[in-house]
Amino acid sequence: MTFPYQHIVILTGAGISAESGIKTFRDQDGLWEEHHIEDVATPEGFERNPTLVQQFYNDRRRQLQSGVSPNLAHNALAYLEKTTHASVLVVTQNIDDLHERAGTHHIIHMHGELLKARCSHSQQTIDWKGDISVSDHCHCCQMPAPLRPHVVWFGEMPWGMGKIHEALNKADLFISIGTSGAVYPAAGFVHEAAMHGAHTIEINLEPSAVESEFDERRYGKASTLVPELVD
Ligand code: BJW
Repeated sequence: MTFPYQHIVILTGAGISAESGIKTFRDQDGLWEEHHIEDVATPEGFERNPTLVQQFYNDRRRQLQSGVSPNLAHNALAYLEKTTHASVLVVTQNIDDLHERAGTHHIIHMHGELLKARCSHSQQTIDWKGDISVSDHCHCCQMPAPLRPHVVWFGEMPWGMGKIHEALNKADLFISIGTSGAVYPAAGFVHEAAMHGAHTIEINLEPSAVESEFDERRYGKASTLVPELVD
């Protein structure tokens, strides 16, 4: 990339993993067409029916570990981090590990990680590649607290917000890829970066809910547009 930028922040959403075969949330045939958000993506839903919620994440955990791999967009971002002199931070809303598998090192999973579980009592996280059942207990404490998926549900605070705000305040380039702009605080990052002087670019299949906040907009598939931008 020949851009004269020093501090690049890249926000990614479900759209970047769509071409790897992972469903988005709000597109036609997306996850929210098959599941009620309040049942599977809220702390109250987990309290009401932990088995249903663990099942939802166990299914997605199994899918992630069976034949899904990074696509050209993930690869292009890893290549950018490796080859540019600028600092590059990927802030992903995705809970899959496709950025890491492509080779990205500087990453914040603001909505958590599918291949980790968390103790509801101590909040300690552990690597978890198999199914979680409601009877699984945490190894870290003696309390009868169920393990929960290490994800951020509605009403919960996303991870890494201090570091994200710091990076957005310093960024001279902000790129958003494959997100509908429907969920805050991520949807507000473009505004924050622009307020601090960053040039802002949206890459998505279609205009997002916050498209008017961006300086540049490029619409099409991430696997085509991201390598084009980075090369
Ligand atoms: C392609 C493509 C291709 C397809 N190439 N593109 C009222 C106003 C403002 C805010 C709020 C409000 N009421 C409540 C809130 C806050 C709330 C919120 O934002 N609600 C909205 C519904 C309004 N947010 C929260 O609660 C967050 N926490 C918070 O605010 O904490 C502060 C706080 C806490 C407590 C007290 C006080 C303050 C937490 C949000 C958690 C979101 N969790 C989920 C589930 C995570 C785990 C999991 O994966 O199951 O995160 S929901 C889901 O949405 C998931 C995603 O990360 C997130 C965003 O989705 P994303 O990635 O944008 O996917 P899609 O499907 O929406 O879009 C995909 C896009 O890709 C589409 O546009 C396609 O066109 C495109 N695409 N193929 C390029 N090939």
